[in-house]
Amino acid sequence: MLTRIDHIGIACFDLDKTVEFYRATYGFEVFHSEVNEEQGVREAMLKINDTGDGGASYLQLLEPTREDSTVAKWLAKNGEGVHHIAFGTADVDGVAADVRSKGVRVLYPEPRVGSMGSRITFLHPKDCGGVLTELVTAAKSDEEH
Ligand code: MC0
Repeated sequence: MLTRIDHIGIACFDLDKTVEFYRATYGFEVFHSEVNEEQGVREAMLKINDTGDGGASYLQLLEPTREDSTVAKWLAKNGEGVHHIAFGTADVDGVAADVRSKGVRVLYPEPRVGSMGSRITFLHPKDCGGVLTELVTAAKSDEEH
């Protein structure tokens, strides 16, 4: 079961500048930041609110760390903007299997490591009306519920 918008991923060329825009314009502070080498991104998570399932909703600001990363490729083609949406679930494996059985391409055979130790997978945007869609099980909070 999907229980929340876990995050909206926003691709940018300059992470520090984009973080400052969200701070100065809306007052959002960085909750967590990290580099995910496998995904080729440097990211900042801005927490918007806690959610009823024990998780939370974030904006995820993404800057590519290498030219061959998916986000660098996307930025070169589209410029800055919303890159993907992510739904939260306590059971990323189960939801991925269910979605796959409905004919949607799940991009990873097994979930990989995402922000803050989460387990993530992606659904192909061409099977989701042009929206790159991510499924996330948070490291701790979801599993407690
Ligand atoms: C590509 N396409 C997209 C898209 N990226 N459409 C909507 N939103 C996106 N973000 C479209 C292209 O425009 C193209 O359509 C078609 O998909 C094929 O794209 P491509 O540029 O030729 O690239 P591919 O096929 O090599 O790769 C696309 C694919 C890839 C979605 C498979 O980007 C991927 O594996 N993404 C999942 C991983 C990811 O994005 N990681 C970064 C965030 P046309 O019509 O032109 O053919 S990491 C993250 O978010 C982690 C850290 C976390 O949340 O914890």
